[in-house]
Amino acid sequence: MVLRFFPQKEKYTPDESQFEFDPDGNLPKHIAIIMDGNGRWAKNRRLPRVAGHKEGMETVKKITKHANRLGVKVLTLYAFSTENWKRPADEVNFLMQLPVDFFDTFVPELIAENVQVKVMGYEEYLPEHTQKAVEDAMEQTKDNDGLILNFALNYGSRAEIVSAVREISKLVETDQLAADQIDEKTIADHLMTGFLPADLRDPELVIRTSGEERISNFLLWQLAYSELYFTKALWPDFDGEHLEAAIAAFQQRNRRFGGLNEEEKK
Ligand code: V07
Repeated sequence: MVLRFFPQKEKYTPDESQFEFDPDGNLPKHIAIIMDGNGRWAKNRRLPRVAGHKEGMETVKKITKHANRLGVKVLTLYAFSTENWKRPADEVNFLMQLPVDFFDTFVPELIAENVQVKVMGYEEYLPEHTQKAVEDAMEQTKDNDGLILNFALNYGSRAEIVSAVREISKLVETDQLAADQIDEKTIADHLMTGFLPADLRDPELVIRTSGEERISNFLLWQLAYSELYFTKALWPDFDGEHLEAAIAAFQQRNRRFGGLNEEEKK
């Protein structure tokens, strides 16, 4: 009889690997990822949840380098949602330490790789040491003009829309803007992705790991036309091959419109 105290759970290989990734093909300029499955990865190994978050941060480093090498312009990563405060205090504290660890272990490499770090979200609610790590990472990489590594941290899309509406309302209230002048660009300018150049604000490809097929309050306005790619792979298991499989699926779907977007064909 074989006793397996640590049963090996299946590790998912890319789901759509039947499509070949074309390095010279149409590359999504902006990729956004919901990094899910860190807790499950840890549980499968009888490890505490935080071990999964730590491993997830290693995946962030690998995927950042891979995306940069491919020539992706913006990589937006959902690191911490406004809902995540409901988790146990120990776990939240650990998560708030991750930007510090990330900064300590990875910023020199980001500089060497010409990556620019950005953070979008309600930063003012983060602990001081987290805010400082985030500010330092942004400051020390601000002159880089390679990949923009954009962390959504204490971010929620409905809250972002509320903030934008308030900002625009204040302009109307103070006669700096007429209500009739408000258009899609006005709104896009006031969302948290407003710091990005207009052609890079909306992700062309959104990836969610770990098998959940929901958007969970992430970039609601910005993903109006995005391709959505769901994979069962847990975030700590996600690697360059998975990323290329997701891009290959994007390239395959885009080819079906003969080089035109669905919208452009109408
Ligand atoms: C976090 C690791 C990735 C998996 C998902 C949750 C855990 C990197 C950062 C980070 C954020 C801002 C910054 C530098 C690094 C991070 C949190 C969680 C809260 F400027 N990974 N990571 N922040 N995880």
